[in-house]
Amino acid sequence: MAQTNSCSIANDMWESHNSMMQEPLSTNDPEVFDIIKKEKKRQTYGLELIASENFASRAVLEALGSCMNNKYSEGYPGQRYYGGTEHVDELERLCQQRALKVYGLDPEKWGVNVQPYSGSPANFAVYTAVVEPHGRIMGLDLPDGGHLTHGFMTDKKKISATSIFFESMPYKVNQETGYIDYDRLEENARLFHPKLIIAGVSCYSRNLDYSRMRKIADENGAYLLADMAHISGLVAAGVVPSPFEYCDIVSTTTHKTLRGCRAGVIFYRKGVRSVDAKTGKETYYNLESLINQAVFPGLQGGPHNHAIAGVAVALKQALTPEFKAYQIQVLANCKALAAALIEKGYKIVTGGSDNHLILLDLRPNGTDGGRAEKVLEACAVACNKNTCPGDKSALRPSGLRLGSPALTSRGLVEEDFHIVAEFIHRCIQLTVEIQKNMNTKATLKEFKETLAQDEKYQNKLKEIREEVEAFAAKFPMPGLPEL
Ligand code: DSN
Repeated sequence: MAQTNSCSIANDMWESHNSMMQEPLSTNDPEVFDIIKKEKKRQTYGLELIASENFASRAVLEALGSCMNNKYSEGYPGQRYYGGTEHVDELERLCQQRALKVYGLDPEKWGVNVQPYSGSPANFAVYTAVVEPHGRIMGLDLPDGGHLTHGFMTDKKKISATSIFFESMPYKVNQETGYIDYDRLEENARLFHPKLIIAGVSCYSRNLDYSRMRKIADENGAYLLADMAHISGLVAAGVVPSPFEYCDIVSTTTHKTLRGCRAGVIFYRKGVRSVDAKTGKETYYNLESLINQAVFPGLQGGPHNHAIAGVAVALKQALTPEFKAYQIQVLANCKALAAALIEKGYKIVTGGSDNHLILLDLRPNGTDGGRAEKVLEACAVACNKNTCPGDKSALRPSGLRLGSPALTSRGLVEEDFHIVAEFIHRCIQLTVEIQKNMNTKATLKEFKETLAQDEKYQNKLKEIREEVEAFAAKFPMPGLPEL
């Protein structure tokens, strides 16, 4: 449009600015566009087995890429520090209502905060809300399948801010069976007197015993937090036990099995916390104000309203029978993958899975997770190395964590997962072969160099990769059509 009014900028520059603001990504920034296209291609032609990843639907991504990105709205619905918030208020209230509905929660007994930017900020908000500085927290140790934010530290260093600003005593899995050692947790909790116990995992393939953890928490007057990030979609569909019956607080990310965009949510109890057996005196939860204040203004600024929009859409989808069918298939596919690998002679930690992931222990195969992960990656299969119970060093993890949620979103079923297992098997066989031909002391760096450069492996890698890509291409990719 022609510039007619007085303007500090030359007319042609201003016109050029205005047209820049209307350009699509492909013409405005071909460099970023091309990188995104390459990632889209990697996702489409690869096999995504990272247990925490998923493919968000087109509707979720449209909401995420919407004008909701533009709006600041510090505060909570009806109490904002900025004007123009009537629609984000409506959106945030809708998201809250859907979150409670998805998990069957009575709004008189449970509240929800949908503003956390993701799972780590959500967890830290919970800690700062209910645990005083240097107060005590017990979470599953990271090498045993816990999450960084559950208080990870090593002998030499406090790694997670949780272990820096709070006192962390981890609990462990039984190193033989791979199952959580609840007896030891109970014993240690009696000595440590935690203020908060975390029932949550990042790499653990079995259901948690929330009832037992509730008893341990009660014995110590501790809050019980479930970090259900990995399983929140499975819980929503009712296909694994729900933590809500037993926990005071439940945190989650929204992009794993729940299949939304990247964000975090915290649920907290309201009303009566306990009744004194002798006097009948009731004590009440005050979590609502503590948690809301911890999220904002304690730790965060303006909520990411575009993410809240994406989460709201995902939550609506989570209420459908199709979503339940998807989660049933996630479990079935994971079991099929475990069974196929066991049939090929592999060792699975705990012997199987109740959920969406398995942990493959490669020690009996004479290799480790780091090397296998690299060969799989070279063959377009994405997964991640992980420590196994009994690993001496977190620097050389023995296992591979494999999850079914993402590929199930593309429509794969049990028989497809048998084919996936065969690809994994061929990659591990190749890993072992490469390793055998190298010096036993060769480092992972040297292994990667050999993998990238040694001609005798290139044909084998190419052959598997081409088969993987042809197989993966048969399944539709959810999301935006182009990007
Ligand atoms: N990074 C996630 C996972 O892979 O489990 C947890 O935040």
